[in-house]
Amino acid sequence: MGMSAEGLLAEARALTEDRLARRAGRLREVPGGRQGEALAYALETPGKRVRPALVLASYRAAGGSHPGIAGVAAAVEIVHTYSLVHDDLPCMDDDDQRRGRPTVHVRFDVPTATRAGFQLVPVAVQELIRGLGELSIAPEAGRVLAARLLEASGIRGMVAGQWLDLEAEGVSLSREDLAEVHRRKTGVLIEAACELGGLAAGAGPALVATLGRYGREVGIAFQIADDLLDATGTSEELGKTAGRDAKLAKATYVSRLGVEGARREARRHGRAARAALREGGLESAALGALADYIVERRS
Ligand code: GRG
Repeated sequence: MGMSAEGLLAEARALTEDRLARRAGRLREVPGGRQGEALAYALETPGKRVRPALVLASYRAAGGSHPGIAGVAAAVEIVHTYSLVHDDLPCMDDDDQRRGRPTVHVRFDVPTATRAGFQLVPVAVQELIRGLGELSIAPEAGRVLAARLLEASGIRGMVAGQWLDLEAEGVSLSREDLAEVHRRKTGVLIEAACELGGLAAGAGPALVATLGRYGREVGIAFQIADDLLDATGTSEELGKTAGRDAKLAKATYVSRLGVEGARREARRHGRAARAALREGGLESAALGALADYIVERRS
């Protein structure tokens, strides 16, 4: 039997934060100074660590059991962390609170935060390489993992999603376009997290595809839940400024379908995620529990 989503998140937090703290320690030495402090601040600010939990649960669902998977999980989390640092900049969503703390550019300054965001990308790749080494993954398989992570982070994934999202401010999107923005901005990295867990365990194409289908559904559900929380949660609960989407006139599931419609849609994707596991013959109580958590979460 699997564990609860909370148990898995706590485990993923412990495993990943150990790696993040080690990276932070090194960055305090090189580059050191204010820039090193900003990098360490970004890495050490507490997050839910949902993506590491998905890497871990997918890895285990595919039969993996080596602790080196934490390196892969941390790599995904570091890419996510960079995206938050840049997303909060004045030229993007311009926010001053994140994870219950001042954003990096508020705590330091805009140039320092901009540089820190960029510097986190190679740090993520270094963490991935380290994890692949610990897992004794063959170079060819490692190349596939690295390609997947970078593809998800780039112009086919997160960068494209953010770009579309910024362009869509004040614009009314069709339902298909809205789903595409959500999928790329948030979903693709989550989908990749699930696939990376499978690939790291040596899963074949069918199993990786099942994990990808599951990830695609929970990825969209995650962003719809984020929209819902932005509209219905408080800044205190969220650790970031609530009500930002309305203020920036963002196209979201809530602006399109209303709170109840968006909630129904998130739940529908949660059920589709469980169905993907079932149809792929993959039994994982942990992935099932994470899907439920992602839909119903309160922060
Ligand atoms: C160059 C156009 C361009 C973009 C750069 C900044 C960027 C890439 C992408 C932004 C992607 C982004 C911030 C998407 C939102 C994802 C999201 C729902 C974040 C919240 O994630 P949680 O709830 O946060 O997991 P914690 O704090 O728990 O980790």
